[in-house]
Amino acid sequence: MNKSKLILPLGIAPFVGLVAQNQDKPNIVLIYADDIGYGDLSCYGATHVQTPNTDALANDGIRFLNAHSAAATSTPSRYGLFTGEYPWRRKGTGVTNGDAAMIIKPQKYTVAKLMQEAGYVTAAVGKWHLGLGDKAREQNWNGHISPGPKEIGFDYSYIMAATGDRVPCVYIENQRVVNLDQKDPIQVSYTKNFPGEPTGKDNPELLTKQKPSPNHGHDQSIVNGISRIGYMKGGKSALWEDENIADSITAHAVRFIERNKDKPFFLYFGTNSIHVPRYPHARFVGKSGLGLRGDAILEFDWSVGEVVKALEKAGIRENTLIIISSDNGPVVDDGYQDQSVENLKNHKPWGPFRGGKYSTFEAGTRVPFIVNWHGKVSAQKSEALVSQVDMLATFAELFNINISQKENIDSQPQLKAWMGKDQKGREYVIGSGHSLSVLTHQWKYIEPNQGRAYSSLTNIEYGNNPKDQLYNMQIDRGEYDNVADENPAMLRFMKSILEEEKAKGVGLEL
Ligand code: NG6
Ligand code: CA
Repeated sequence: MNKSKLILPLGIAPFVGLVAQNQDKPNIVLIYADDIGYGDLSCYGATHVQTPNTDALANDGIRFLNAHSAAATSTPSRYGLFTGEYPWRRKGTGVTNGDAAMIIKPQKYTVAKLMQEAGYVTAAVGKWHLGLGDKAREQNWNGHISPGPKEIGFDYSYIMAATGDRVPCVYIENQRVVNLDQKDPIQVSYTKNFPGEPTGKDNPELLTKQKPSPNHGHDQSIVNGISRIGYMKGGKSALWEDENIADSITAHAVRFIERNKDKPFFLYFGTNSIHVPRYPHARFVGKSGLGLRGDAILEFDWSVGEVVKALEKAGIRENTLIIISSDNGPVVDDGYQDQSVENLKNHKPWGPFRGGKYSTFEAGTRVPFIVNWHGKVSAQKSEALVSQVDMLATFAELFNINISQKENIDSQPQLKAWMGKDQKGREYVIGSGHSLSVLTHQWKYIEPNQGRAYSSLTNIEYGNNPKDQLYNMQIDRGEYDNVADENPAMLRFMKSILEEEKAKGVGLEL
């Protein structure tokens, strides 16, 4: 390890002073929503649903208008968030099942390890979705599951292995399934059912809480009246109840804050709201007027409020840097008949952008990104181009830790932008939905792709086109007018950026 070798690049000198004044290092809380789109929060223009707790942080912090997740789905975005490396450089970083091996290998440097190096206590609470164990399908669900969060820098963990719609439907605390009765061991498979176990496909009469949408899958094991992706057996006493997931993970996030209020901590809090199956707690149901998807947004905002309250109660609100973002853009029907399409009204989860989750168009990866450091950053909207892969280098900059020897080639120090002192941020960011894209402040280029242009299941345009696509984002942020033919020089330039990036590595082994 390169132990805190002090570097003082000229550009950050004022912030070094700022940090030094602040004797105690700020606590860092990263609230990472699941599938919340650019237009889903009232501080980003939503009018049909109100998110007062999130808005309060936005109104007292920096609201980024051009911030990007590393990919348009969860696993690769989380990979990029924690490692500082674009996920498309590595094979096997696509959406993982609940029995996948851990995709961030223990030898990889991560944001959590950086925090530990800076003297922080670290925790991962909530959605994980990065695989567990060193071999797929061979995790010891009934014992200690390793490697896991600990091996990549989290001192404490209370996680869901994959997604709300994937087995195993249990909480895992410090790499052991919570409340497991050893006489009722858990078995997991993504290939075949366990004899005698009901499935959504064969036993629709048991689907008391939510039914899958036609042709979306999600019709395998039934847990709590909801069928899932994958099969599981056993572990009855450990199964989660969907309506309590937000309560459970929020309570564990709060408890971590309470227990560690006297030392600097880093809390990664990955919410399950608003991913499918959307089954928010009864106290939110019917409250948004937008159906279960909107109600889940209220549930997310409630979790944000509880975290802030816990910080206030512990007397550390002032000295805590809070970041709120999302792993990918929005989807309305993602596999369950939760009536979200019927209840959408005029709400636009994607904001002014085209596409959604899974898409190479902007709505796939342009997500809310709020940085709040009360008293340290002044409230503003920022046009700076920033990416979640910048987390690693930006915290390294904040702590003066030299990470130049680490494999973080994509992470860029953006402390100035995060502090509201720079409205430019990156020169460009590479996006990955179905294809790779390059976004600069003015232009967006999308590589040719032979895949389907549109998914009728999710009603999302993927951004696939067999031809080069070039959009002038200054006048066409909705990406409707492909001007590649009219701008050959710009097209060549944008393609050359992508070629240069690919030359640094693509499709490498994990
Ligand atoms: C898709 C699932 C979707 C969701 C997604 C992962 C189907 C048809 N759809 O494959 O429901 O689980 O994976 O979402 O299986 S994410 O936000 O965790 O990336
Ligand atoms: Ca997601």
